[in-house]
Amino acid sequence: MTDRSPFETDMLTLTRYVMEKGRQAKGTGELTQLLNSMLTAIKAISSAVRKAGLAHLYGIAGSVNVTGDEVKKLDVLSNSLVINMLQSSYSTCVLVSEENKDAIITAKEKRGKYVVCFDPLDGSSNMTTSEDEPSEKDALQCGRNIVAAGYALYGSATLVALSTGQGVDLFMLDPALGEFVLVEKDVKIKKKGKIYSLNEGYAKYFDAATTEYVQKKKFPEDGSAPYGARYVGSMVADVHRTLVYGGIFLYPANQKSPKGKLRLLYECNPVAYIIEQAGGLATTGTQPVLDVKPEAIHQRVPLILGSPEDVQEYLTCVQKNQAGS
Ligand code: P6P
Repeated sequence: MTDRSPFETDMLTLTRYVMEKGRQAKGTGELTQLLNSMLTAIKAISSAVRKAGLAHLYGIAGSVNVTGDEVKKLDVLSNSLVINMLQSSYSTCVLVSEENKDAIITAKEKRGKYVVCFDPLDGSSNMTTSEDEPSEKDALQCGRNIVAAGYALYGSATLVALSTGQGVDLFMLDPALGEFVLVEKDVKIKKKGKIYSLNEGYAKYFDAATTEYVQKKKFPEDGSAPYGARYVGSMVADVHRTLVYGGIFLYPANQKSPKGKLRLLYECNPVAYIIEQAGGLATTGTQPVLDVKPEAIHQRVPLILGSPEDVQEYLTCVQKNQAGS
């Protein structure tokens, strides 16, 4: 029995997609270089993640990063890969990484125009910069200035979600090709979902709005079915499930984390950009995430995102409790 499945001869690889977007943008080609270099880093990280056990890459690297998380060996390796690939793309001037306390200024001879903020194993985003000598302050732009953002998800396969401002596209790494291939184009989030996602271990510390909202999901007053609860504890995995299946992901401020836990520049902004591009909402509870004017490169903000009707219902609880306070 011969294999009758036709061999794809014109698949839209991510490399091809990026070149097409670059041509449409009639740009200098720097964004194309940048994104392709980031993809090389993601492929290398994917390979490392799969070999982690064999290469003794699991475990602690013996230091802590700016968020106070113990740095794992994979974080160190991923951070070096992303920094080296980005700086050799001749398209960056300032890099902000969760693993580096200070911004990294690209050497003059390798400098380009983009500021890139990334968590080496989470989201990434690019913003253009001013014409002056680049510095950390060039990264302190609100998310509305983002020109491209995305995330990589290292699961049974390696997936990339990417937006350059015309919707969200999903790509899967084909190990046989060593290329990311388009698997879903212009993904749109459901208007309303049936899943809520947050760490209920902090229920004791929730504010009144979050407590009320979670109660409404568990015991709907309109007789509808309760929502399902899902929480992976890895933001990219929880956000990706929300994008694909709908619903709401929350990492709100609480008494233990008064500003929330997640970092604005390289965690909240990229996923907020992706969710808005897919027709969803992403808020801090008081304003859209992408409107926040950053004051520091490792600044934290509360993050509530997902299907527009679900996020809107949460905001109603916020407004009601503010009115009542
Ligand atoms: P908690 C992972 O450590 C992370 O930074 C995010 O990816 C994730 O959403 C969050 O922290 C989980 O935090 O407090 O629920 O363990």
